[in-house]
Amino acid sequence: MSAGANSGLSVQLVSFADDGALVINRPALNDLVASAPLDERLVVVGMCGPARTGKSLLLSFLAGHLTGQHDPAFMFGWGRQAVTLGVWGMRTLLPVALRDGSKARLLILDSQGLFDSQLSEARTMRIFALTLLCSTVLIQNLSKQVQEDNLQSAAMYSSFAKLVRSQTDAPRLGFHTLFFAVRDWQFDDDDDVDDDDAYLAQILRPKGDADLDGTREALASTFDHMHAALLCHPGRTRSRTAPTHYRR
Ligand SMILES: Nc1nc2c(ncn2[C@@H]2O[C@H](COP(=O)(O)OP(=O)(O)O)[C@@H](O)[C@H]2O)c(=O)[nH]1
Ligand SMILES: [Mg+2]
Repeated sequence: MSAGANSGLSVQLVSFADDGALVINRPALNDLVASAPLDERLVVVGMCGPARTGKSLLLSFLAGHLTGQHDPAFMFGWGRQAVTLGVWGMRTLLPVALRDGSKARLLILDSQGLFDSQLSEARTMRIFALTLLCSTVLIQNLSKQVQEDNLQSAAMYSSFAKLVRSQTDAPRLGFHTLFFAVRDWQFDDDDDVDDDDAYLAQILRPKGDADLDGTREALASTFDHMHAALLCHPGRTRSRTAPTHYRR
């Protein structure tokens, strides 16, 4: 299957109306909800981050790993144009086992790139807040290293999501785990970085500066857990073919 083609394994759950309002695909969402066993937990993994940074490819890899399917679950492309619009979800909930051995169902959500040239600041905030509030684990995709602006934007959008949540009757929605997926990781001269979470802990350590520490405190008080995964570039050939070849 070529990049940009829809394999049918995922469905658009949220789109934008012309006036910028979010339009929810209720029939598809109802089908997903109806298929969730009542005695199993539902885990939602959502993805967000800048446009054209391999979000859909990574999620397709994750879905392929869990289902054994070779067709990419989420449309991805190698041109400049964004391929993912709004929010897409897998058509089916995937059976998974949690660390404590209990059975759960996994929903994977892919979202349009933040700051892509088609999304205004207001639309970017809405996509981020919606994905965050729906996710048990929100993956923040970024390139090369976690930088201050990545932390600042995560903190800023999260505070908007908190405001949205305060207007719902679901006070426990979202903010469980923020997971930084660092793509094209290329530093191998730092012994502390053997453990990906140790790398993140270094970044999140207080710096003795009110601004920098304010951002860190905002994130720490917002999310129950924060983790990181440092991922190598998949290789030019590999990123142009079926997403089954990540090294880490
Ligand atoms: N640099 C880099 N590019 C990647 C990676 N994974 C995928 N790509 C490329 O990034 C481009 C956009 O992929 P896509 O998954 O559609 O990105 P999205 O817009 O963030 O969903 C394609 O050219 C991919 O081959 C990666 O880990 N690093
Ligand atoms: Mg995409």
